Amino acid sequence: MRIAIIGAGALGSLFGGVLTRGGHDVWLYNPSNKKHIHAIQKNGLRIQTGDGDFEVKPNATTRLAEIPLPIEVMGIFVKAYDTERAISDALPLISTETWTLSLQNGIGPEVVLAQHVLNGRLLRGVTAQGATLIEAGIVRWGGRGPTQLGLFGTKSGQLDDSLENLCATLSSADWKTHFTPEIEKDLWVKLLVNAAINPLTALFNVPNGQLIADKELNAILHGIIREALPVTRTHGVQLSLEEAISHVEGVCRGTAQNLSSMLQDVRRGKRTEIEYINGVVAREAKALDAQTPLNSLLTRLVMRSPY
Ligand code: KPL
Repeated sequence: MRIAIIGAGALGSLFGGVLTRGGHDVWLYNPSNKKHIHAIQKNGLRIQTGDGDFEVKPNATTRLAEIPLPIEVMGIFVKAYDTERAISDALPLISTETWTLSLQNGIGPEVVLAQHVLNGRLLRGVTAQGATLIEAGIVRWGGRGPTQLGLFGTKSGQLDDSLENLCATLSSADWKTHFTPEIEKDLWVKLLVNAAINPLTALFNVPNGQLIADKELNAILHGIIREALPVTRTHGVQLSLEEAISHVEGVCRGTAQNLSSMLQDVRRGKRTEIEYINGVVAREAKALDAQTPLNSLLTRLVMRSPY
């Protein structure tokens, strides 16, 4: 299978690296991190795991025109705020057979993608995999978790043979993937995870596992979830508060060593995805007349952090 990764940062490179190891023809594309792409071209991609490292040699480029066609899977891994630019540039890679697959954080990228991807093959997914970009050419697999994929748009909820095959192909390459008939609901469950983990780890400069170990941070984590839950309920999430906390804490444990994507952004002085995560919670809560002081405060604090 030929796979193009648009926006090969931490998670995109990990996804591409794992699929390269699984025998697929992977093209990593990232025009804004030339150092990372050049390091992969020169020395390959090193993936650190808890049980030893492995090295793979995916194709890597900063020029879209170098990626050969046809592309079977085009993974969109850019930051949520970069989706419009990325999909506009990458449109020439899409044929009638191409799956466009987004595992991006936040709520919103799927709406932008749906305006461009018109072949009925837009897949939105959520993942609990943890990835940290250690330095150019080196990614740490900071925790494993399942990925859920569903069709977004008019055919939402449907599973056909080709989608079932895709999930099986990704799983057999060690990227455990399940079809979900309820992708919108799953996006909001993932939003709970990111709303609780990302800003706290970014502001306190701690790995995900510390949100369990540190009692004060853990209490704030619970507060964020408590506030966000009524918003997620309007999108079909039916978890009780206890279930929601247990789910988020499960991700903290599963990715205990991982640095959240927001912490990695803040450390690099980059713009974060806070407006697409806690910002969405605060905005939607307003429409419900619900109070979300923690989510609003965290949004403002993270937006104030210099980048
Ligand atoms: O999605 C993530 C992120 O860092 O953005 C989690 C799952 C929380 C892993 O760190």
